[in-house]
Amino acid sequence: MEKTFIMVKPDGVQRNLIGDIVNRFEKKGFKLAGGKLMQIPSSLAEEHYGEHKEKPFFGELVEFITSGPVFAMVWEGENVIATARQMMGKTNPSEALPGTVRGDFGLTVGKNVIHGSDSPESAQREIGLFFNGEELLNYEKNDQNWLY
Ligand code: RTP
Ligand code: MG
Repeated sequence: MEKTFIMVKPDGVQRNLIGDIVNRFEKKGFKLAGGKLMQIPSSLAEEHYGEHKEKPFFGELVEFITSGPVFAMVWEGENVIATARQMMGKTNPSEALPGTVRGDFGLTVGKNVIHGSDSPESAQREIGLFFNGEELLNYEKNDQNWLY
């Protein structure tokens, strides 16, 4: 089954949004494969956001994402990568629709509450950066028969 990497950013943790965000993914029907509260070291932040290294906002982005604890997760399910991006809303919260995480909780592009992998390649790369094999659980869940 497809997996994606989702992270509540430091602003989301400080603003008590972990529970709401987890709730949305649970209710949608996705299955939690792993999760942890962690403080991202600069080296990991720079690698995670490596595609933006040349952008003018790279320094700020790394500073922000390492500024406090994040809640890192792996969610599993059919089309979870693309569906999670829909549930997050557009990068800039001013363009994100109501009903999305960023549309409901964000105001500015720099503090937009949540991260989610943008492709199967990113998902595989990011899951590998943040989690090791033993941290991801494979288990039976009863609701799955009613979802698929
Ligand atoms: P993310 O990687 O955090 O899930 O966000 P995303 O895919 O929607 O957006 P991306 O283009 O990958 O940008 C990564 C993060 O960089 C910050 N950003 N700032 N100041 C700016 O113009 C600007 N543009 C992007 C945002 O916090 C964005 O989430
Ligand atoms: Mg991105």
